Amino acid sequence: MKSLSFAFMIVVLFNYFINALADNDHYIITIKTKINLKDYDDDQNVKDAVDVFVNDKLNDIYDIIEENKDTYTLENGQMDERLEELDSIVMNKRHHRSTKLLFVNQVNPQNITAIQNLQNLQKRSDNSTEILDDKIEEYIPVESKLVSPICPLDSGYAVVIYASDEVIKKVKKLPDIKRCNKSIPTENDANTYYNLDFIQKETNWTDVIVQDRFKNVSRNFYSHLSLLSQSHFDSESTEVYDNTYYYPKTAGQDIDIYFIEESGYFDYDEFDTYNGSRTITCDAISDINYDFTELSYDDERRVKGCEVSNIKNTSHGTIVSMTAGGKYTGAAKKANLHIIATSLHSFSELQSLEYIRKHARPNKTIINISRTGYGYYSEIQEKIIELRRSGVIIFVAAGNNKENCCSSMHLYGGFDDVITVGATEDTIDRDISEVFYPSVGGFYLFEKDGTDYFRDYGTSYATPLVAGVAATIMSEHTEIRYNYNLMKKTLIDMSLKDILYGLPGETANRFINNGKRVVYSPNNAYHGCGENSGYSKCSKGCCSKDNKCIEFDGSSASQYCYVSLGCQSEYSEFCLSNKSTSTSTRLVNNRCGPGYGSCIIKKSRYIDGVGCCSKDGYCGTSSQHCGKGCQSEFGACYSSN
Ligand SMILES: *[C@@H]1O[C@H](CO)[C@@H](O)[C@H](O)[C@H]1NC(C)=O
Ligand SMILES: *[C@@H]1O[C@H](CO)[C@@H](O)[C@H](O)[C@H]1NC(C)=O
Ligand SMILES: *[C@@H]1O[C@H](CO)[C@@H](O)[C@H](O)[C@H]1NC(C)=O
Ligand SMILES: *[C@@H]1O[C@H](CO)[C@@H](O)[C@H](O)[C@H]1NC(C)=O
Ligand SMILES: *[C@@H]1O[C@H](CO)[C@@H](O)[C@H](O)[C@H]1NC(C)=O
Ligand SMILES: *[C@@H]1O[C@H](CO)[C@@H](O)[C@H](O)[C@H]1NC(C)=O
Ligand SMILES: *[C@@H]1O[C@H](CO)[C@@H](O)[C@H](O)[C@H]1NC(C)=O
Ligand SMILES: *[C@@H]1O[C@H](CO)[C@@H](O)[C@H](O)[C@H]1NC(C)=O
Ligand SMILES: *[C@@H]1O[C@H](CO)[C@@H](O)[C@H](O)[C@H]1NC(C)=O
Ligand SMILES: CC(=O)N[C@H]1CO[C@H](CO)[C@@H](O)[C@@H]1O
Repeated sequence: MKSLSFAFMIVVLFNYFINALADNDHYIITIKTKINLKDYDDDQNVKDAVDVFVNDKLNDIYDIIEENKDTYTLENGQMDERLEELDSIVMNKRHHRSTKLLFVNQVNPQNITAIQNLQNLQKRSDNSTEILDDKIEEYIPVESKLVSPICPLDSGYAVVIYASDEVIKKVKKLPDIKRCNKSIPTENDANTYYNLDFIQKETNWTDVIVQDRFKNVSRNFYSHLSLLSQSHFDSESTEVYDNTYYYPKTAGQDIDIYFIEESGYFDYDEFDTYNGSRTITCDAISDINYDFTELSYDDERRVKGCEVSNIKNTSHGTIVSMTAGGKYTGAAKKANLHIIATSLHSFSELQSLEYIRKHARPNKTIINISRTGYGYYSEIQEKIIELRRSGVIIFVAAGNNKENCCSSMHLYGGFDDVITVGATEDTIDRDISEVFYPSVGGFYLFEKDGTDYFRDYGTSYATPLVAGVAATIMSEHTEIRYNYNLMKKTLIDMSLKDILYGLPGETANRFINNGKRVVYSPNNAYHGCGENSGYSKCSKGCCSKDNKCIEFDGSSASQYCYVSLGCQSEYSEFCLSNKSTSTSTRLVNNRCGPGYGSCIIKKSRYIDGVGCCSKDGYCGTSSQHCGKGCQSEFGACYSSN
């Protein structure tokens, strides 16, 4: 009995595994034909013979597809639509025994009569005694979306098939399959300036998704998303801003984001549930007069949206939830979104937090409270601590008043156990290199009729963006149980440090980043090095801490080529390491060493350049000076790193 249930478990997991990984793709396959294909165009007999041979192979492949159609099941459990033709075509074939499918080639049409004759001829020669009984082999022409012949090549005949992982494995084992490649879509834009393999290595994401339909860089629409997935843009390094959002395929899947808002309306494309593979609901209403209503599953408002009475701002909750999880403008496009329509009274907020505490899944739940005000409520603070203890992560807005929100009198930025989010300048229609001022700006967009977008701004919208990034981190790492402390640490570790300017003294200078840091240039123009410049390497000289290439002149290099001052050796021709103890700055005939001094050149009060002291006592920056035998007491040397 025990071993039986164990076996059952394994089967379930195994099936789940296959289904979860089902990735159906187009493959280009070259079939070896044995017949010389040079005469394909000129010799009708050659063409007919090849067409018969290739078509037979495609029939074999089609049988494999039909036998393994279950392996095409999509992530959401549904059947891949491309397989719909199987029902009609295969049924038709079964009704007519002794028939074959003829996969029509629309570029090089087959001659049905000719190949039918040919096929029968082959049959007869195979078995001459049965000629009379044998029915004529019949062909049913089909235009299939699963297999199709393409064209002869020098090396064989190319066909395309639509295969699941399982099917392609089996097809590869068929005889006469010479090559098999996945057909990877190319870009409309002739140059694909980003490198998906590289991004995958940098981020460790299961799969990288690129949202590049808003590539029009003359208007920085949607730049709020692209800002999440790259390091600091610097026009001197990459010329043109990359207005593309790169995110992990899991995109917040199976993570719940709760919104404490006055309302939320889901009648927009943005709130696509992808055929029910995520939930977008209004769960409850905490109204004035202490009314608290959990919306039942048959309540229309649950799926269409809801609001409190005496609503003050009708669009706020919709934009906030869209910014976190909208299909187009959201950071976590697959997250579950839950609105708790909550009046602006603190008692309502307490009610809503309690409702979330009772319903939240630990370590899978994020709350965004985009509300600010003044005052302190121990009750709410205690409830927040309770939520934190149960593994719920709470994001709140810093507020739009340009003031320190860390005091406990600030709702809710000053509270303990919340992650507080500020905002930067407006980024739309602006040169992105200028937007890193801290301010309440930073426009977000709101879809109206699916065509136009409203603009709105403030820390209200920065907060759900960060909550969305947190959701993508959680969905990518289901093996990690994120709680408040771990998420805060993770976001801070991943953030871009010190790229904002104009911040008052104690304000933390950290900019949200989702793990993809490399900055790409849509123009393929790279002037700097490292992270801010497509991880380019300096062809000459060193890569400084701020990602600039610094060339050496013959005798000296910038101090920024020192490892200790941040020289990035992986992007440099070399970096220098200094152990020089000599303070002498006098250089006589470029000599250095005992009796002469060091190669550190002081042109003013500040160090202007450094050189290496060669084995035989000369200053310079060539490998003869800085490499083997270099005297580290009298200058810099190549870092061994
Ligand atoms: C197709 O093949 C038949 C038999 O070989 C031939 O009579 C006919 O002309 C061919 N048709 C075309 C369009 O080539
Ligand atoms: C030829 O016909 C015989 C008798 O019907 C049958 O047993 C045999 O399998 C056939 N051979 C081929 C190659 O079809
Ligand atoms: C196709 O497959 C061959 C090996 O079978 C490989 O060398 C080649 O790079 C592949 N082409 C593409 C575009 O992946
Ligand atoms: C990615 O995964 C590799 C191997 O597990 C690990 O060494 C590396 O540190 C990871 N990188 C990031 C950015 O998490
Ligand atoms: C980019 O947007 C501007 C302003 O809407 C428009 O005039 C321009 O044609 C667009 N460029 C491209 C390449 O789509
Ligand atoms: C949802 O189902 C419809 C109809 O079957 C289909 O057209 C659409 O592509 C599906 N969407 C997703 C995201 O699976
Ligand atoms: C709603 O709130 C947003 C952001 O706080 C504000 O810009 C907008 O004007 C408000 N709309 C109304 C109708 O009050
Ligand atoms: C998230 O919190 C911010 C700041 O408190 C607020 O402006 C925004 O509306 C909140 N969003 C949700 C979905 O609660
Ligand atoms: C290396 O030299 C730089 C520039 O003079 C100096 O700031 C730094 O402290 C030195 N580092 C070491 C380890 O001596
Ligand atoms: C249900 C669950 O997995 N809870 C975990 C949430 O995260 C905390 C801290 O990492 C764990 O202690 C809980 O067990």
